[in-house]
Amino acid sequence: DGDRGLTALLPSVKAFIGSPRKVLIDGKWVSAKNGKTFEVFNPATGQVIGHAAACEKADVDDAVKAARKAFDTGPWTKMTPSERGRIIWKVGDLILKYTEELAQLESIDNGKPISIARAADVVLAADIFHYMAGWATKIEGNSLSLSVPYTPGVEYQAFTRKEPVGVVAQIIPWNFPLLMAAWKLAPVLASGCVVVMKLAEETPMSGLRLAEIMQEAGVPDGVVNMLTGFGETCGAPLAGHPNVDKVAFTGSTEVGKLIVKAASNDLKKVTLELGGKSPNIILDDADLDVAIPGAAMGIFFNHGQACCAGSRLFVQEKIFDKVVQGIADIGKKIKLGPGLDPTTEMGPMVSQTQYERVSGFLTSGNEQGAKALCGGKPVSGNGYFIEPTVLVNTNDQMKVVQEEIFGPVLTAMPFKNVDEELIRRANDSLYGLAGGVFSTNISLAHKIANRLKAGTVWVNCYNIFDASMPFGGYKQSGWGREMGHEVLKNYLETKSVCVSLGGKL
Ligand code: TXE
Repeated sequence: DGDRGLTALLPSVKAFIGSPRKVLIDGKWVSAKNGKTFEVFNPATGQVIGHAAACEKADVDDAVKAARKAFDTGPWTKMTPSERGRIIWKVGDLILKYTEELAQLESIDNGKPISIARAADVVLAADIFHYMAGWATKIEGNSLSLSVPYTPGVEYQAFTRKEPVGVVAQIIPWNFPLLMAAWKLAPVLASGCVVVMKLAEETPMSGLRLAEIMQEAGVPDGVVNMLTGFGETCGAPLAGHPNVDKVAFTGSTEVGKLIVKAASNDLKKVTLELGGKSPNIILDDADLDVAIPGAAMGIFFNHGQACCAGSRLFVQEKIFDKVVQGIADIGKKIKLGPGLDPTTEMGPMVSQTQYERVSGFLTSGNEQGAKALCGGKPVSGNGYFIEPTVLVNTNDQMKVVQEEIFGPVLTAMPFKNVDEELIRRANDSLYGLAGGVFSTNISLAHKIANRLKAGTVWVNCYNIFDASMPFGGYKQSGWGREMGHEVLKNYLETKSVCVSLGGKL
């Protein structure tokens, strides 16, 4: 590819994708028991770049068994928190050491620009391990003061312990393959749990490399088991496995509901990070040099394949034309191309399915009377490219305004006054993942932030993530939070211990 100016693949990356990838069970790399593999595609060309193991129930059984053994017998669960913390820290260091390799795998597998993979995905993945390494030694219960009415005179020493929930099943999507794995694995390790993870079938490469890195960092056998396979044949048996204590899922709201059903058999604990249709509100006092690029980044980042994308834009009437034209001008200039081209600003959709899905939304918008100020069409030819699109003449009832598109498609609507009606419209969604407000009136911006039914609200910025900042959804956007110390709740049980000290001193 050198003659096309594409970043040349490292020999280690060529070797990694050059042979069929195995999966990690109990510290060993093995093929799927049925011997089956599936093809992995480069979405910029539609060409096959490698093969991964198509695991099914038998492999899930083996992986869960290995995890259960690791949890019950140690050494992981018998290590001191400090020892565990140092291993977790090392995972972060090694991710940074292998930045180029991971960024290349991410770019060729998912399609994202290599510059973004280096600067965002890899760095943030390392950071959550570094952040969580510190929490391993800071998991604490409370000391309690009892006043038991029916045992007068008896003193008690009571306290809570935080204990790891046990064997965790984690299922992740393809939009940030490495980062989603990191967000999920780091708190599992900090809490002292063990895990079986299933990677997305569209993008298995970087997660498999991460599993190797975790071995290199000293994560003991069986603590992290990494599977590849399809949703119904690998994900479903994992989510419903009787020996799994907890399921954590990131993906579509539709599959989130299936996960809840699968886990309900034996009432496993479940946390979910699902879809979104987030409102982004620009008031007429906003600094437009901040708001216009901010709103553009809010929708175009990661090609719109972000669950928190600011996809419903509300702009105050007076500045509506100027703002939407400004975003459209940015959209028109975005350079589409393969992720490995260093000049690429936006890559393709992750798969043909997603390309067709987003194309279908563009057709629907067009049929229902929306007008594209920029883009509006899929790009013909090789690869799964969609033009960055800004739709106006939209209304709250349109399919493109109500449903998650998961592509670079913004729907923009004007509003007159900052009032209850604006808040009602902004909250008029079955989702509640995120939202944005752009204004120089800080009091008003805070009031709006307080009233949005969303797990994250960005003010005068968008898509800012940090390991310390919890992320997750209200309503059908999910259950529980990722990141921050909040995420540890997902993986810890609280035990009350009550010791009778008897009566009288
Ligand atoms: O998601 P799925 P898809 C949304 C987005 C996108 C749509 C469809 O709107 O257009 O979902 O994407 C596994 N039991 N999001 O179909 O199917 C699957 O193998 C257990 C938002 O790719 O939810 C993969 O590992 N697991 C989202 C994972 O679920 C099952 C990110 C996600 O795939 C399963 C992705 C089953 N029955 C899509 N079926 C976000 N919140 O960021 C599938 N899977």
